[in-house]
Amino acid sequence: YSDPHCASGRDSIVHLFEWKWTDIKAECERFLGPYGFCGVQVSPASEYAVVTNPNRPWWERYQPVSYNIISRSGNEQQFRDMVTTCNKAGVRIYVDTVFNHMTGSYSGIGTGGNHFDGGSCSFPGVPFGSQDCNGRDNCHTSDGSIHSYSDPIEVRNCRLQSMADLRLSKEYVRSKIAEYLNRLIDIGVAGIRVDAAKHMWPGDLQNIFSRLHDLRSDIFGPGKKPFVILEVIDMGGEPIKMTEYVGTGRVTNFIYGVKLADMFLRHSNQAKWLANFGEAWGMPSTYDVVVFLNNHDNQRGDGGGGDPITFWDPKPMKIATAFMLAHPYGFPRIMSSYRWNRNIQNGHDVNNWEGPPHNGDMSIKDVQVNADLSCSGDWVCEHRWREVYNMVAFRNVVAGTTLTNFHSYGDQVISFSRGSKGFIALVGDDSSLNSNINTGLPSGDYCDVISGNYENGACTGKTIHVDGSGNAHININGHSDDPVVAIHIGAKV
Ligand code: ARE
Ligand code: CA
Repeated sequence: YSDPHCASGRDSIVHLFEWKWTDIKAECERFLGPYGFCGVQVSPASEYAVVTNPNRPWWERYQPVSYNIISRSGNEQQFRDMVTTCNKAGVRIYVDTVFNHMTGSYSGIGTGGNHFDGGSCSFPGVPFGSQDCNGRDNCHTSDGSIHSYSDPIEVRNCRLQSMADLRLSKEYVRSKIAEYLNRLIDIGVAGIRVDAAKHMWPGDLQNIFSRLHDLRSDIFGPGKKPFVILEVIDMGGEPIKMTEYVGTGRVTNFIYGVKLADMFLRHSNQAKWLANFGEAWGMPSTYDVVVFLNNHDNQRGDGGGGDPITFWDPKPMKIATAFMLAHPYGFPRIMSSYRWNRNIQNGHDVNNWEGPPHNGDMSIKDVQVNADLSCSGDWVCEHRWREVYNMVAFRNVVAGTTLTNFHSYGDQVISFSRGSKGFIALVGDDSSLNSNINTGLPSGDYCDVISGNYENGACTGKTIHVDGSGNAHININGHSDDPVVAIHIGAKV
C-alpha cells in the first residue's frame, strides 16, 4: 500500500484541490504528462451534502451522503473519462475518500439528490441506518462528539465535529466501503487518500483493505495493491501516533512542512540543521510518508497540522518547494490551490470556508491556462510555477541517488548534491552566497532551472559552469525573488 505506482521516471504528485474532472483530464494531457508528474490527488468524488449556509463551502465535500460518483467536480462518466485519459498520459489518479463518517447532525439533500439525516444516521442512498453508526455503547462523551484528543477510544468512536461516525467494526459497513473503493479501483485509479484515518481503528482499516481488488492489471501489471495515503495528524502531543498506521499505507507527515516553515518562513529554526533531515529527526521511514508543505486545511489556518508555508508567501514557498523536491526523504505532494477572500480577524480567517472559483449558478469555473503556463483567475496552480515544475523534473532525473555534499554557509544558507546527477544551493534569509562549491557533477555548462527553462538544448536563465573537478561558482543574493540555484544532468547546455 505504500507504492504509488508511478509510471517509470516519475516521482511527485499534485493535489488539484476542487478541480473539475474535465479540467483534470485536460491537465493530464497538456501539462502533467509532458512535465513528468506521477499523479493527481483529486477531491472527494462521491455524493455529499449540499451546504447552502455558508453557500457551497469547499468542506461540504467531506460530508458523504452516498457512494455514488457525483460531485461538484462532475458525474461518473466524466470521472471515468478523466481516469482513462490520465492513465494514457502516464499520470495516476488518487481519490480522496471519506469513510470515517457521513454528514453532520442535520438533514438535507446530497449532490446526487439523495436525502440524509446525520442525526439519526439515515443515509438511504447507501443505505446506512442508525445501527451502522457508533453510539452510546462505544462512545462515552455526553453529546456523542469528540472533545478530547487524549482518549483514543473517544477519537475513534465518537463523532468528529458532530458527523455521523460509521461503525467500522460491522461486516455490512465494511463491505459497503470496500464496494465503493473497489469500484474506484476497477475504473482504474491507482490509490486513495483516507480522510480522518486517525479516527478509525488501524485494525478496521486493515480489514477493509484486505477486501480490495488488485489494481487493473492492463494498466499497472499483475498483483498490484492500491496506494494508500492515511491522513493522520501527529504533531507529537497526542497518544495516537503515525506509527500505529505505518504498514497500512503511507502516513501524512505534517511535522515536515512545519519544520520547513520554521526555517524558511519564520526563521525560528535553521536550515543548516537540515543536514540529517528525515528519520534522524524522529520522523517515520522515508518509505512510509507523504511529505508536503501545506494541505487544503492548514493553508487556511484550519484543522491542526501547524502553520505552514503557502502560496500567500510565494518566495518562501518556492525556496521550500525546491528543497522538498531536491531532498530524497518521503514521497512529495504539491498543493495546487485557489485564491479566496482571505480575511483574518483576531487571528481567524472568517472567509476560509469559501469554495472554489464558481459561476453564477455555483458550478465550478473552468481552469484557463495562459501562454506563459500560469493559470488565470483565482486558480493559483502552484504546480505550474517554473520553480516548481522544473524541480519536479530535477527529482525525476536524480532518482536513485543519495544526498551527498551537504554544506552550510550560514544559518539559512545550504547546498547539497544528489550523487553526480543534481546539485542545489539556496539562501533562506537576507544574506547571500558567493562561493566556489563542489557540485559533484561532471564538468560542463548547466541550465539553472530555477531562473529559467531548459529548452531545445539552451537555457533561458542563468548558465552555471562546472569545471573538471566538479566545482562551480555559485552566487545567490537572498534579496532576490528566487534565491535558489538548481542544476541537473538532464539540463546541460
Ligand atoms: C463542518 C463545519 C463544522 C460542522 C461540520 C458538520 O465546519 O462546524 O460541525 O461541518 O456539520 C472539513 C472541515 C470541517 C468541516 C468538515 C465537514 O475542516 O470544518 O466541518 O470538512 O464538512 C481533525 C481531524 C482531521 C481533519 C481535521 C479538520 O483529525 O482528520 O480535524 N481533517 C480532515 C480533512 C478536512 C475535513 C475532515 C477531515 C472531515 O482534511 O478537510 O474537515 O472530513 C488537533 C488534532 C487533529 C485535529 C485538529 C482539529 O490538531 O491533532 O487530529 O484534526 O486538532 O482541529
Ligand atoms: Ca470514527
